[in-house]
Amino acid sequence: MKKFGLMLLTGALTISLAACGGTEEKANTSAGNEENAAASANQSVEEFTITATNWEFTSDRELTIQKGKKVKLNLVNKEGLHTIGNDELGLDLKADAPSEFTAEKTGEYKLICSTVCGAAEDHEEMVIKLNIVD
Ligand SMILES: [Cu+2]
Repeated sequence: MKKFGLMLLTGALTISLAACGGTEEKANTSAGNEENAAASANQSVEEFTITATNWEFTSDRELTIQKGKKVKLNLVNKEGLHTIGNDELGLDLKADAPSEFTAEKTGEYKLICSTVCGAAEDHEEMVIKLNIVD
């Protein structure tokens, strides 16, 4: 009975050692995968930060992206309350809540301020041209 207990203990030790080694290996592998994933994500996601004041977009007013790319848009309101929308792209961007979409179809899109943030003539000036190119 004593011997059996020792065997069990030895067995448990062996297993836990093996498990430990295994976990370490696994951790290394998954860390490597994460790095790879991050690297490929960097390659395929194009990120833009749009800044808005009353009543203009103060960042680039013309953006060009490659078809098939993932796009991440951030909106920062420096002044006033603005949002950005485009029905064709299904874009409904709010401040400080980044939005991602894939540029699927080439063309020229207008990203407009979708909040009526002032007098019509001011508000309607708030447009960013987005070109999706081949
Ligand atoms: Cu606006």
